[in-house]
Amino acid sequence: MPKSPKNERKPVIVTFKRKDKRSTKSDKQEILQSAINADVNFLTSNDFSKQARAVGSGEDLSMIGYDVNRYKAPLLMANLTSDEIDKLKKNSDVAKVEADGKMYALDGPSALAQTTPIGVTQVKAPAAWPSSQGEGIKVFICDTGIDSDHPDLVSNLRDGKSFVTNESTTEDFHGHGTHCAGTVAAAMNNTAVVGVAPYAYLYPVKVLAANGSGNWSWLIAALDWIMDKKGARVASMSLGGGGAPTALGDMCEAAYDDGVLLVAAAGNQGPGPNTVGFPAKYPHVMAIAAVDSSDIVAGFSSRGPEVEVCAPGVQVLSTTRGGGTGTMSGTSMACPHVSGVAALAWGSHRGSNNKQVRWLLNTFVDKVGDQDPLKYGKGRVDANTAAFYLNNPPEFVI
Ligand SMILES: [Ca+2]
Repeated sequence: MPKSPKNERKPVIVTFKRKDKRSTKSDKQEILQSAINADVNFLTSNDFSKQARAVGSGEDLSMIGYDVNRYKAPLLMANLTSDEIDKLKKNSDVAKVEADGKMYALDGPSALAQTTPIGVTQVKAPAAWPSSQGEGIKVFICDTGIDSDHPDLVSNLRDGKSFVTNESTTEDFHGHGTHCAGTVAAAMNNTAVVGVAPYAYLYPVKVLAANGSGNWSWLIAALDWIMDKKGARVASMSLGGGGAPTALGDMCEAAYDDGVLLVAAAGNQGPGPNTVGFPAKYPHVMAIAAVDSSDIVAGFSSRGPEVEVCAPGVQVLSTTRGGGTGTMSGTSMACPHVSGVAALAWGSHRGSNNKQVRWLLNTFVDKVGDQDPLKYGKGRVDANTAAFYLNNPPEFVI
């Protein structure tokens, strides 16, 4: 491996100390400017996919980073040289500087009029529909985008955002995101399939590129953007990886405290023990395991104490890129079932917060398989009881 030149810029995630804990009371821009000895300007989420991570495409310092600290997590992403990184690390107002890294879509692909997919029935969504169909609940599909022309998705689709470099649209060039979106909210329209919450709103949040991978920093920026959207919000994250930056954990905590329900695929690293990946592993994120149509845990489903609940993730029928339907397997497919059930539960408990909805999802489950919590968590989600209007929720305590 050739040694990388000293002035080569690398993507990093900088976490600052809280402003009230800083020795100088400087703001992030001032701290960064002092470390790199140049003027910097932070980009907004509108510019993010076009410019912010343009590593090697010019040295314009005005494009150096994206400030995600409009809320509680004091961090930002930037492209910096090793000298600049060293200076920042020595700054007493900086908590840490971490390398940005990769996360992946968690699927394993495998094709089939309106059919109710087995998994939708399995989580008892049709039984819950008389009380709630998730009307207008905002579900953010953090994934490869969503096919905006799909006849079964178009009615529920709302404007999203891309955080992927050089993919400025939220169109799905991979297929994974379109499949996950259909499981949450394919329309009740006598064509194709129907999702768990057929009147929930779907927001494509592109954090995975056409090849199915993405940078952690893209997800951090996406969560920050989601926090701007008011009203009941579910972030459905059918993605993951190992060794996530702690900055992602900080942002998940901030989003959760802001009222976003965070749902993530546990991972496809099973059946070995302690194989739950990030972001599912964080306490503020629901880690979702996958079961088959007989409610038996899938061999690939990651195991560990972080597993919270399970849902169908084997041979799941949903919408595919290009307008059709087809099956896919993975904890990626289990995750949107839970996001859909969350939308149903929220739809019938509209005054509830994310912690109350999480309590509903954890409490109203069906015990399945051998009930081993490391494989199944509390059990397989049950939309019918979770969305029952008399089942008033207290808050979920971590
Ligand atoms: Ca349909």
